[in-house]
Amino acid sequence: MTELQRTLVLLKPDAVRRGLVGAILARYEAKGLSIVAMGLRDVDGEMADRHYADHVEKPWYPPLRDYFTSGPLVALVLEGPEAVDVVRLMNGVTNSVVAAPGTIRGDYSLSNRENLVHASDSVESAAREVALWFPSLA
Ligand code: FUP
Repeated sequence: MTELQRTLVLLKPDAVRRGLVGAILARYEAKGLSIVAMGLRDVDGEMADRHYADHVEKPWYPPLRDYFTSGPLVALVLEGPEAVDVVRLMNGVTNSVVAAPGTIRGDYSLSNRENLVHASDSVESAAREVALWFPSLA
């Protein structure tokens, strides 16, 4: 049985700067996922810290925070069968250098930090992240 799920997706500032928003959204739509909510956001450091609460103590967090707040990003909620795993598979692994061809990171990025997209890593994370970015959906 597949479960209908929602997941929080971010098209991070490099995706907006590089003009890849349309290309990335087209992949999710072509797969059959539904856009439940979407908006262009300016993100400050406080929001970055809340989103990446599990990472704020990591040595690589300060440059990640600078990148995450370096320009507008597109936040959206996608819905579909097993949407959490489906979107993670479409995005590819964190380090774009080794992300599989055919994935978003594998096709469009060569960076371990500027890797274009974020997606919730579990149903529990999705609930927390959807509530953070789209409180009206919680
Ligand atoms: P992911 O779930 O694939 O987005 O990856 P993580 O939650 O592990 O990491 C969040 C973000 O931190 C990644 F998208 C990129 C960044 N990161 C680094 O900058 N350096 C690292 O060594 C690992 C992750």
